[in-house]
Formats: sequence, structure tokens, C-alpha cells
Amino acid sequence: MKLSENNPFLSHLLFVFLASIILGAGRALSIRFPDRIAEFPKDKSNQPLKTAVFALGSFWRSEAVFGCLDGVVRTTVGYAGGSKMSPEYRSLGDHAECVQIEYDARLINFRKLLEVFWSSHDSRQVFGQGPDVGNQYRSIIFTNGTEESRLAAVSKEREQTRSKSSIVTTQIQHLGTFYPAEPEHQKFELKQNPFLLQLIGNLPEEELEKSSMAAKLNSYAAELCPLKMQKQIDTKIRDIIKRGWPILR
Ligand code: MHO
Repeated sequence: MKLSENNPFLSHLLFVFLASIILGAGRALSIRFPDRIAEFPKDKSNQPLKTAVFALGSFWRSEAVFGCLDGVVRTTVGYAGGSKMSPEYRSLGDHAECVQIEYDARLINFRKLLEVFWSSHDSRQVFGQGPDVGNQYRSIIFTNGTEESRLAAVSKEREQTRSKSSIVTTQIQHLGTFYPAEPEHQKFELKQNPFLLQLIGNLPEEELEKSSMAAKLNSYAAELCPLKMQKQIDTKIRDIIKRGWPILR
């Protein structure tokens, strides 16, 4: 029985409980208070959010690569890099599968995101990642302005030096339109894990898409959180199970 569906109070309580459990580890965890609480107005004016978009293979995985990083507030998968209007998963034309990352510039910067980008895929594979072969899986750094283009170019040169004779295929492009993908592709890894979904109160799709905690747990579900964070969340979840929270009975 899905308790949280039947009882909104319990659902809310459960959500707050999980939020405080995860947040309880304090600053070390750096999980921001989730958007669910946005029912209460909050001032975001002092939060300088910036946006970055990368293509590095299947967007299910790309979203999970970035979702757990300290400072990443929100992730969204989508299509960019091509010219087709209104692309869809089954007809994305010349676009690539991408992840859009909204981040708090006080906690993480484009340079760090670039590092994660390079270390999270094989930029030398031509139009594909592992078994996923095709134009839609190509490697791209999207930029927004000259400073980002410069940082991207410098980081690509560095990568090329490291790769010796194998050619780094990554393209650097000015971001045109980013088309968000269909809901079933958002937080895909998290959606494969009904237990985790239930732990955050079976959020409705729009909230799931915006939630920082969902982005973190999406990454956790794919085992792509930095090791320390992965272990901290493991411990918290084990605690919840041990306490026999009613949802588990
Ligand atoms: N290898 C993946 C690709 C999915 S993707 C979002 C699969 O399971 O089909 O393109």
C-alpha cells in the first residue's frame, strides 16, 4: 500500500523526515533543502544560479553524473546541438542527448563542471559512448559567452595532450536552444528505484523534476555520487530501514 498517496499528512511528514535525516548530517552532506518546501515562499534572490549544458552519451547517465555534486541545485535532461525544431526522443534529428545543470556559483564553477565532464566519459570515442553508438551520443561542451568558450577550449587542449595520439572528439558549441526531454527521461535512474521514490514522498512529476534532493538521489541510484556522499546516503538509508519507519511495514 502506498501510504503516502493515501495520506497527504503522512506523505509530508515522511518527506520532512527524510529531508531532515539527509540534511541532518549537516554541511558535510550539502544537500539543499528540497523544493517541496517551496510551498512556503523563500527568497532566492541571493542565490546566483548559473546554467551549464553538456552532452556525454546517454542522458540518463549524464544527469546522474552531475546530480550529486555539491552546488548543483537542479538537473534536467534534454536535446541540444542540432537544428531540428521540437525534437523528441524517437526523432531527435541532429541533436545530442544532454544534461542541463543549474548550479550555485558560490559552491561550484564551470571549471569544476568541466573536470567532471572530462573524467566521466570517453571523449575519444567517435559519436558514441560504450555500447551506445550514434550521433545523439556525441560529446559536446555547450558554452554561453566567450569566457566559457575559452575555458572549454583550454580544458580540451589539456585533454588532448593527455590523450596523446587519440583524437578528442568533443565539440565546443555556443548553446542555442535547449529542449527539455519528455518526463519519462527525467530522473530516469531514480525512477528505476521505487523505494527511493517512496522515501521522498512520491513527488509529483513537476516537483521531482525541480527537486535538488531528487537530483542527488538520482545520482545515488546510479551509484555515481562521489564516494563519500554515496556512503553517507547509504548510512542514512540503512538507519531509516533499521528504525522500521512505518512505510516499510
Ligand atoms: N543504452 C541505453 C541508451 C538509452 S538513452 C537514454 C539504453 O538502455 O537503451 O539513449
